Amino acid sequence: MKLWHCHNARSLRPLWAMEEMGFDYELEMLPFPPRVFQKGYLGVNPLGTVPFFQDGDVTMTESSGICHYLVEKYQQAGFGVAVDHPEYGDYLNWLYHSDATLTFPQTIVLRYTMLEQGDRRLPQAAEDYAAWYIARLRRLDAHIIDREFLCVDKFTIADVAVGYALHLGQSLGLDECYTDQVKNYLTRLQARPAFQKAASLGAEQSPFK
Ligand SMILES: N[C@@H](CCC(=O)N[C@@H](CS)C(=O)NCC(=O)O)C(=O)O
Repeated sequence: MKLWHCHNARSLRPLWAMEEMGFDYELEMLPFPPRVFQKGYLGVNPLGTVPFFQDGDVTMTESSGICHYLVEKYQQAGFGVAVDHPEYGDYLNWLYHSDATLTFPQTIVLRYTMLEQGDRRLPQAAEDYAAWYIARLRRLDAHIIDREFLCVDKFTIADVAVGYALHLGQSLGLDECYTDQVKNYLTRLQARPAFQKAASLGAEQSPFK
């Protein structure tokens, strides 16, 4: 299997998951954003986004979906939740929530504070979407207050998916507004050796600190 990755971008989700699961993989590091700095990448993934993932004839572009694929395809049940478990719906909800609800507003902040230059920066849009993101953490704030992990009292790819969103928020300086329980949850996840290895790869090419 092969993953195209930019440091600290959403491709960190499948990279972290592969490290947790102990897979062998090929990694192609790209500068960010690849559509600007490595135009040939559009020939690999016409969306120009990372992750791009290939496993034989299978190609995928969605970070949380790739983590889900790895659990199901390679029977990594220890990192997932079984369909007949009472928390299965909750598990899927966190997986989808991680990107559609928690990462999306942050991309507006990233774009209009860091990627655009000069007059194209939009402080008002960045401020509004930062507030939107923090408000969307309410469900997690309540859920994680008395739990170590999101589902079934164990580490799963739901933690990878949501943990990445929190990590991105930290790299944008939004963690000042995290509740204590969310800060502590993120610290626990970032202490995992698999996270530390995945997050260290390609740091020198990153616009994120
Ligand atoms: N929904 C996709 C989004 C992928 C995505 O937009 N990735 C961003 C990095 S976090 C990207 O590649 N942006 C570069 C660009 O838009 O040119 C996922 O969850 O993986």
